[in-house]
Amino acid sequence: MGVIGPRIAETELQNTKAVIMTTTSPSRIARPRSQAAFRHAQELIPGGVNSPARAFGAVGGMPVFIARAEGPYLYDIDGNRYLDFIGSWGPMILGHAHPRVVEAAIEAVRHGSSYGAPCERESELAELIIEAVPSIEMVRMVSSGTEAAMSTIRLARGYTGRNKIIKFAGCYHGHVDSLLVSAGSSALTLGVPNSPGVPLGCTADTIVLQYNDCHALAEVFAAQGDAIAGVMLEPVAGNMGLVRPTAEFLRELRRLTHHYGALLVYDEVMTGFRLAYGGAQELLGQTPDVTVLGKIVGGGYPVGAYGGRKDVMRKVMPAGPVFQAGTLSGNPVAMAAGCATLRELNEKRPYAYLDELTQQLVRGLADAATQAGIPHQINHVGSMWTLFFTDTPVVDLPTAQTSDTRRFSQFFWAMMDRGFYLPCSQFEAAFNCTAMTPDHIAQTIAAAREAFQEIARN
Ligand code: KE4
Repeated sequence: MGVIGPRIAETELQNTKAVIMTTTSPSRIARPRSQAAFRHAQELIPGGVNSPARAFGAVGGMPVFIARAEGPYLYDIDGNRYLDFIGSWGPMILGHAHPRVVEAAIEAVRHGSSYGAPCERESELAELIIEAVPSIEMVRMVSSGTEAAMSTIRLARGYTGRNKIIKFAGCYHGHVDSLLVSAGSSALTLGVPNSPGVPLGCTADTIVLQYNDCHALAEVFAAQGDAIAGVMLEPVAGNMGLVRPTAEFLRELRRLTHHYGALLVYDEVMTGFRLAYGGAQELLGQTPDVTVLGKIVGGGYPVGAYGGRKDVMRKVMPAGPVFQAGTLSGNPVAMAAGCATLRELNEKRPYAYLDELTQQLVRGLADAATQAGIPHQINHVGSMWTLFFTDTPVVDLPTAQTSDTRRFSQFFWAMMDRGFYLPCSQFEAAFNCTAMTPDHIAQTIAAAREAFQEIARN
């Protein structure tokens, strides 16, 4: 597989299964209050949502509007309860409204919400991150994963004096102009390869390869190694659905970036503090040069972060010349919630428990799908998993795209109507949380058994 330039990527992504936009709801349950709320929101907010992933564009029908969330549950404004396998797309590993996080945020907000001046809570969270992730010697807080990824691209270019960046098809790093090429997540689902508004100049220095393609990686470095500032990847990909890296891919990434003087950047916005307390890099035994964080690190509040080798991070202003700034960066309330979340995770180390829940779920789902004669692949790592509707092993974006997205949508709604909230796109990961019990998983499997039988008849 050769290098995919932006134009070829467009062709490839046009093959992405059509977005299923139905006017009649595929759900069997009327949710009048959510429907009214959605129609009202659509008059005020583009698409009625503040992030496209929430619009249910990939599964048809209308999104449900949430009234509140507690523990493993979401409650919609029509009075329905759902076991939540999205967890706000990853942050809510402790479940919703965890008492320790709630208390920390309330206590913090009583001391003011934002100072525009440094406070010790920022150093508190920085210290927790540095203690948790050995490759991070220094860290900068920002307000989103996108901001952290964008800043890291600039830092890699500023540190190396080079321009080229390698990313991988199906990996999503936020809506960074230069990385919105063959992006995963909602960009992929909505078939938006290079979003309108992103001039080719922004992506001209972006090289897109297939995930796990060691040959193409070596080819590109042999041809352009001294022009490559950095390689950014999800060390365990979640934004094309879950895809594991091969050991050879990880080895080659580290060897080639080291040999050619490019920075190896692990985007752990989704996997950080999720797959292990030290993130995917701890689980995989890897050491990147820079790590991008988000989601869990803010405990459900707006926090992103990027950190790594001191000699690299000292290039960031005002220590160094690479500019980056943010009004609400290091927000004291968000810092408090992040600290409470990380302390809870560090003290309880729930990772083996979360993995057991996933193993129980995967066994049950596989058995139920097989019983129903439904082709399926279930990729999982720790508390992240994805059910693909294909009999092709899913190892990269093209194989992920062999999944029958129509069947995925049918399964999504069959589970939704039984009270189980799955990712509203085939190309997302699902997340278990510590508030879930084996009983919750057994209930999920029982519902899936019915759902598989139901869709097998369609
Ligand atoms: P945010 O800017 O959304 O905080 O982070 C962007 C980002 C960066 N890197 C990775 C690996 C990510 O998964 C994300 C965001 N993930 C999506 C869902 N896959 C967030 C959901 C959404 O866009 O609403």
